[in-house]
Amino acid sequence: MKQQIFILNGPNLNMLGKREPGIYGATTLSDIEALCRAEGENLGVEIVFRQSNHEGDLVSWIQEAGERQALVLINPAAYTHTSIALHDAIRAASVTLVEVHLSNIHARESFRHHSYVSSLAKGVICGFGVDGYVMGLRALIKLASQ
Ligand code: CA2
Repeated sequence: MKQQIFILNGPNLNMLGKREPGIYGATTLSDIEALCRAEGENLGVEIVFRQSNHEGDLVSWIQEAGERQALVLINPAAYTHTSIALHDAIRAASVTLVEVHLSNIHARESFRHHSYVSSLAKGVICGFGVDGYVMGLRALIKLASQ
């Protein structure tokens, strides 16, 4: 059976490419999904790609990833900076997880500098736009093979 990788996306990321292109670029979430699926094919893994505007969905999907022993690439979006529920879910599921952000959160407003996810992540990628998703996928595969 192929290794599954859950790619989870938090609130408002469904708006990518439709609003604020100056910050987040012109690429849509569907474009990112296509890129990840192509990379997943190359790497021989199964991609489960999801987005939700609801914190509880992300919590449930982390639990599901844990049950399936899937690896997780997550852009928690604004929940990065607010969600103890997400932190607790990641810790309880003890999933291997990489955190990704399109923008460099450390070069933005101070409220974006803290992440409730980073301390539980194997690594954090931010500031490389859409390429960060591909970097994160490759990093997860490498971690899984070690
Ligand atoms: O840089 C990232 O990937 C973020 O996770 C994006 C979040 C932000 O809250 C984080 O601090 C950093 C925001 C995602 C919202 O995306 C939008 C896209 C287009 C229009 C409006 C919002």
